[in-house]
Amino acid sequence: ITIVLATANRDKVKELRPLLETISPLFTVRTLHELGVDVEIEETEETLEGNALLKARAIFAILSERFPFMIALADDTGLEVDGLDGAPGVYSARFAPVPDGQSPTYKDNVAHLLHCMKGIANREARFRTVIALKGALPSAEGCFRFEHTAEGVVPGSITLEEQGVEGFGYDPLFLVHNTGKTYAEMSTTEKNRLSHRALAVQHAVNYLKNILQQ
Ligand code: ITT
Repeated sequence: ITIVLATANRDKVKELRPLLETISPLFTVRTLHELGVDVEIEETEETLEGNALLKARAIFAILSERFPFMIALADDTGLEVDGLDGAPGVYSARFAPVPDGQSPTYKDNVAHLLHCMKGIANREARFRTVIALKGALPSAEGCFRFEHTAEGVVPGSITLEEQGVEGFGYDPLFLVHNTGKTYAEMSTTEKNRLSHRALAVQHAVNYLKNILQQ
């Protein structure tokens, strides 16, 4: 049974693949790139859950003929900063202002966040990931179809400057509570032990294990 990672973001794939590969020998993890699928899915929803479901459904629709039994897994992630009333949140990928038709780079977004935080005392923040699953699995009746979402949240704070070079996105600015480190000061293995994405995947995997037992 194929689990397709419904993301165009290679940095997410780098974390998701090892998190998922341990679930069960029944599953094979595939990326859109490996399957030759090149689609741009516009994130039109106003919540992480809405956008995660939108991505999982779109990829499931494209691939379900090719793979009668498969699971599309999408990840929508946001950084919520209390001093910015929860921004950038669902708009984390599109935070820094750039000319029409362009997308900001990680560097643009990091610089913009530091700029917005100038003079703000409350630097508390959290990373939130919603994983959406849409799948079809073999069952006694022939086919069991399902949709499910799972969430992972990690509290932290926004540093005064970039710290560390690992990871991606806002990692150099996110100091994880009780670790004394930003995500960018952790290896992928270390980040995968405690991250927002790892927690969400853990919940999603528990759901899959449960339905596999039925
Ligand atoms: P897909 O929609 O194709 O999965 P994306 O990059 O557009 O890729 P999101 O809409 O979830 O994904 O955008 C979230 C943004 O938040 C992402 O572009 C990064 O800048 C940032 N981000 C996501 N996960 C992160 C993490 O673990 N650490 C740091 N920044 C992260």
